Amino acid sequence: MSGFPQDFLWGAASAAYQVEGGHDADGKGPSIWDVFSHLPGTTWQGTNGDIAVDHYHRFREDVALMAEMGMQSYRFSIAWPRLLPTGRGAVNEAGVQFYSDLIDALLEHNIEPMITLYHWDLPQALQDEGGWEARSTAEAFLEYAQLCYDRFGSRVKLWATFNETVVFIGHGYITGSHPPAVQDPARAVQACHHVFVAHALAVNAFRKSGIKGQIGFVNVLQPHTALTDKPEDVAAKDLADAIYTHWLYDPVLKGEYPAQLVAQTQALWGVPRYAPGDDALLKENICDFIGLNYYKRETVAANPDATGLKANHSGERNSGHQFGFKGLYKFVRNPQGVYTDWDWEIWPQGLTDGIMQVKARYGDIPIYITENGLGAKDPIIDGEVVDDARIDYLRMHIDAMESAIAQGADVRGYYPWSFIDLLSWLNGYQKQYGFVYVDHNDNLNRKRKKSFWWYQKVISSNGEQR
Ligand code: BGP
Repeated sequence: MSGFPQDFLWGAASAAYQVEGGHDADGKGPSIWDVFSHLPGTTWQGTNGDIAVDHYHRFREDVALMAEMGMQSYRFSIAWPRLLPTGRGAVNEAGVQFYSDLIDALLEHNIEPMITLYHWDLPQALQDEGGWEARSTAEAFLEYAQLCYDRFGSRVKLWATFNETVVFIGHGYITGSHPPAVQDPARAVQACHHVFVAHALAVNAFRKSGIKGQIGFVNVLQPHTALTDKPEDVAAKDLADAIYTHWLYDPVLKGEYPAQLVAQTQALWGVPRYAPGDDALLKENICDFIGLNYYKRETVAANPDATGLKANHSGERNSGHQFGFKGLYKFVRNPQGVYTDWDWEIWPQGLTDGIMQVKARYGDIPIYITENGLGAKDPIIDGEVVDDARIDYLRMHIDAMESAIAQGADVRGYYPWSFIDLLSWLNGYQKQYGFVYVDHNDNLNRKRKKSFWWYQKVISSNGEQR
């Protein structure tokens, strides 16, 4: 017997911009990623999601592959501008139809849909009005969420409002490597506040909608380790915990900000600015579950030197992955660490530790592992994609998840990233994550990888055969 409950959901995940393509098909409006990825120098070799892997036109074939692999749940996101081309107002019925058909196809194969409402592709029209820095975007999000509940709520039980605030706010407003490419921490804090407001408004509407399901939030799970036990490195690590975990989890799981951190940002920059009623709004609308996306831990050190980001988007080992705020902390390479070609540390124990840290701080909250996976350039041997490294990675992380369950964590499902090879935002199509390979030289043909057959066995044995 494996340590997974009988009703555990074995799934896989994706996101609209990374798989769909059809960027202007059938009335879809432009998103900030459609615009940003076309600006020179923003993405790896100018790659974009205009066509992606054409899931928009091939979803039936893709769902058939999911069913063949035995997937019990599929986490995907809805492209807001496909439903509401300018973010609010007139509905694009062709866009609604696409997701409606996708959901029906999944249900026909007994695959439970899990919808992410926001996986970063904000309608450009809303960005033009201020994006997440404008409170009106939170109100538009409520309208969009309500539309999704109305059209899909009778068929979909699992909902998440946002994916990874730390990434779209952190990169969007601090490092500037995602749209809207701002570099200003004070603006980041305020934009982030509006995301929490949008989340709370959408949770409130969900509860009133009568949908028989659950709504949650998806965060990066990023455990930190101090580089040394010197007090300055330990203090840097504690600060990283406060920013990357408490700041982003407390408002959706406790309904309040961590008091000390908020006092600091308010003293420094006067943010976040609250509107009357925000406190109660957050407090009354905490999540039913938390989704955790786990890839790596970060090793943290004191940073007297410089603010800056060094990023590896090429897949050339040792070419990057450092980030730091002068005077606060920096992420550094762990001397003992095992790293991927993109310089992400492989540290399965971090999944157990991170889950247990979430449980310790937030109690018995239901947990879904909503992403976990290995980005790699997969070897092709005699025409077969032999992705043994991915199998090893996933196996070690399933072990780690099982160990957290054995220690009492309420983990209900596992969604490797990703079902299919797809666009990596800043790293193009060369950073592969899928169980299914896509041949970009041959009509985007799909091909099952070695990991496809492996995961099929994992699922059919409820995790026992791995
Ligand atoms: C997460 C995102 C995903 C996905 C994944 C892998 O942060 O939610 O959309 O892209 O990371 O990241 P990358 O594509 O940068 O390797």
